[in-house]
Amino acid sequence: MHGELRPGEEIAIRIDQTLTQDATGTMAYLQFEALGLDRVRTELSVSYVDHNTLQTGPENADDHRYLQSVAARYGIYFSRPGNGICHQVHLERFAVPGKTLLGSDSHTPTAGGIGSLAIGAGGLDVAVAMAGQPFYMRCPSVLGVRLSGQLRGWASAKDIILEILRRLTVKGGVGKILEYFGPGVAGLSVPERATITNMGAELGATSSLFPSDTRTQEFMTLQRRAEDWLPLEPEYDAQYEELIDVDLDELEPLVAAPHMPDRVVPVSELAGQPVDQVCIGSCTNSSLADLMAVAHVLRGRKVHPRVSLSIAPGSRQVLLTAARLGLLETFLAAGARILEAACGPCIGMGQAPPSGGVSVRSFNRNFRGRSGTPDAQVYLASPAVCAAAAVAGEFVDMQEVGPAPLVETPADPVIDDSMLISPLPQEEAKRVEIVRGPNIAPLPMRGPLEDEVRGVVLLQVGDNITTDDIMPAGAKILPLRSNIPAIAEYVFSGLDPNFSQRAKEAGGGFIVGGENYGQGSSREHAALAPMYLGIKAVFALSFARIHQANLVNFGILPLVIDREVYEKLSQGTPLKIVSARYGVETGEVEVELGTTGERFTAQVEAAPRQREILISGGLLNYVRERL
Ligand code: MIC
Ligand code: SF4
Repeated sequence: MHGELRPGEEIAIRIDQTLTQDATGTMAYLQFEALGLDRVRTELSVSYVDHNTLQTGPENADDHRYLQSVAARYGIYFSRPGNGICHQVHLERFAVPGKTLLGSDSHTPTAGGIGSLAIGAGGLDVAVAMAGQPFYMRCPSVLGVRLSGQLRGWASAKDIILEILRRLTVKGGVGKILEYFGPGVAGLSVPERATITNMGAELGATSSLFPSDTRTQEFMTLQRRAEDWLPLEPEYDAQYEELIDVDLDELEPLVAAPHMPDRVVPVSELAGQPVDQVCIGSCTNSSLADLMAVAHVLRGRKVHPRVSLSIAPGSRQVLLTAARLGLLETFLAAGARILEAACGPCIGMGQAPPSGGVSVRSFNRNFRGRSGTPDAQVYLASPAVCAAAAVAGEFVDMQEVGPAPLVETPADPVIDDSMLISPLPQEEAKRVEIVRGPNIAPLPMRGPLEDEVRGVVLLQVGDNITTDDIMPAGAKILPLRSNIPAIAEYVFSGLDPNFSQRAKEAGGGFIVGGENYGQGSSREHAALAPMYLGIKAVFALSFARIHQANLVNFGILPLVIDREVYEKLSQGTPLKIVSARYGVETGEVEVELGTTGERFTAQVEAAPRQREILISGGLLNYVRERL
């Protein structure tokens, strides 16, 4: 590690493991290729295919082929489509307590459930980590979460994290790592812990971490990886910058209402409200234990005739084990639609709800439009609450569902790694030819920062804008992830269908945002595509961590303004950043309003090294200058 372990200071940490998924992976590997190495320099790197599995044209399948050949060429494990969601498979097969993991997906901290320090980042940061370079970030502060008591009745791990979201909000974790400890921890299995660390991403947290204890050992033993286990716990006199207490005895089943994961209410308050669709799965809640809870509710019952229920197991291991235990039969008998082990509906890859429909999902994000239906109302809840709603056709007070299942001893999973392709020996790997389909377009680059940056405000948006708002996903747009000119057509398309056209006509310009700009996904396309459209700076009240890093990596200035300045700006306002290079160097730029000539200052939200990157016009330029 470099730097001083003081919150806010820039530090660099060694990365032991990396993971990528297909929707961010194609860019990450194009960038890794550009670094010109012969093989990855990590202990372990895995390339998963789990997002773009709906193959409505050749694009996704072409990307899969590219990814498989890159993995073979550079010494990377390849998890084939159908093998499962990256976070679930990584937890089962690879994550190790005490190892660092960097992943090009915001839910990478799922592995914190096993005691791995796991962080989500943009693809370029992951590419650089695969090259053996350290990962730079601002040192987070540590928020201690003391768990006491034990879950009762239908309360579940999902309700623990929903309760924390209710208290801290979607920006409450920015710049923080949540460390879980206390007497309530021992009652939670690794998959339950992983549900909690997974949704730490919805708090904006850098990561979330559980200790590695006998429950961890039990999980790793079942995974036939007992030799990788090691005990880890917080120092007994650990001091936390902040501390919260959650009493598990008091929790009841909760639901996040549309359209933010922090709009949390007890499900009992919604009882009786009709539901049209239920989706169970995603990296948050698709473990075997989750499916067992669902089967407990569905056994001997039928899905309500108005409701479409889909179930996507988190991994092939979960699916195989569910089949062996007879859970699939229960699901089919109840009338559920079984999907492949992949992200699926969570990222709008199929199963978009009907117009104006109410969808209840065991997922982690319910941002407006993310489901693929702009006016759908999406709620987030535990798998059991989802299953009960599917049967009743409405939200149900869980007290009416009967007794919750007893905590069973975890089932012995069916372990079959045949869809996980191991790295080739170096000599053989060197001979592998990389397959590039027509969907793989060259990477656009930006030149060094100009000294005078001019343009107009192309769009002004409010607080908590997500990367789904900036660069939507879904079955139509996701296949363009390796084609920046094509995907750039859709920047902000959900909020303003003319944005891309206007940006191109103006030759680029600026965006103005509110608090927590860029929360949510790690997709660097939310920076890359705006960069391609000529966006030079984003003025916002505050930024989400991963998006801020992605903006820097692609040479877009993240500039912090106050409310007063925010109010002065609007769409069409011409702006000039005066002496931008000097300003970025010093950390503060001066900006002139073209309308009145009035000036204001904006803080450059970037650590000293990031400011150098901005001056170079992005991380690739910066690294190349130094090679
Ligand atoms: C998501 O949940 O939004 C995604 C799709 O997994 C993203 C990554 C991406 O946009 O490819 C994430 O969370 O980082
Ligand atoms: Fe996939 Fe959804 Fe998890 Fe993102 S949040 S990795 S889309 S399952």
